[in-house]
Amino acid sequence: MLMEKYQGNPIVTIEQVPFRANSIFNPGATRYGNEYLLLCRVEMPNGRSSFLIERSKDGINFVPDSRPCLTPEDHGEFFKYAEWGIEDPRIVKLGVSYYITYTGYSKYMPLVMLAETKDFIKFNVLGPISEPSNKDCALFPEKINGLYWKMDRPSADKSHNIWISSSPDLIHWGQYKILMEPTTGTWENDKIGGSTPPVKTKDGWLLCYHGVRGFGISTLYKIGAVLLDLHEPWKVIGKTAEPVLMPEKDYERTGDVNNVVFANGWIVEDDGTVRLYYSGADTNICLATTTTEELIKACKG
Ligand code: BMA
Repeated sequence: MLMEKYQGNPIVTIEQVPFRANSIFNPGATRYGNEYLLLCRVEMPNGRSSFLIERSKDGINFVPDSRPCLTPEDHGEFFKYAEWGIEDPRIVKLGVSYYITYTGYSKYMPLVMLAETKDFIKFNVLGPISEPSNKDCALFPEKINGLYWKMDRPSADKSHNIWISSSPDLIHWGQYKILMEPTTGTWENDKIGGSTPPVKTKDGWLLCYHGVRGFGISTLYKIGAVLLDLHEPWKVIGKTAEPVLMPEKDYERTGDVNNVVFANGWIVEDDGTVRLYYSGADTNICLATTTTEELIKACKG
């Protein structure tokens, strides 16, 4: 496997959450000041998720805040689109603000929500930036050709592909283009979705994505990587033929949803070290490491 799993995994479990909750998983990740910050999905006893921050000085030992920082009830006029919970945040810094794209879940089914924060204390919920059914949205961390860009994963009938679109203001989106489709008959046969937000490298925009394949009544979630053109980000330069991370360990095989590795946050250090914060079996938070160089080489095949 191209990614090395940390020996002490999982690094965060439900036992350390200081209030009643079912599970903690699928964190967005960023550097904030001199800290590593994880914005985690925490499923509350009623089965609806909120976000909880975990902080760390070394990227391995995390300490949770005492209470959730964003809940469905904090969504004001947008509550009806998040009533069943908020899930899978992806964090991108643009200028002085951190923008968070995440799933709002309700009777209308999943859609993409956008929020902004400068301090991870006060969150401005900007509302839906897609219709249902759509999830796995990440913004690009800078403007390209004078516009903001996002990728997301609308679901249409049996089709689960990644699309890319652009916007002048992060709110109004258009110029939709298909970005990636599953390669049939492989580990990503049934559906794919973006995992981590794209990171700029000299070779192109680098990101992880997940691929899903059904086996009988069960599914298997694995993670791959893809490289996009720097100036024309709707063009795929290459993607890994094999997964870079897959469920192997007990903590990835057994949990609320078996046989899942899922990621929506990573931190790429200036020296190219990649820290992927992922979850095993929708039940914990784990760490895997590699380098941008290794991932790029694998994408170029
Ligand atoms: C996806 C999302 C993720 C979850 C994954 C595996 O559709 O709901 O939150 O981790 O399925 O169950």
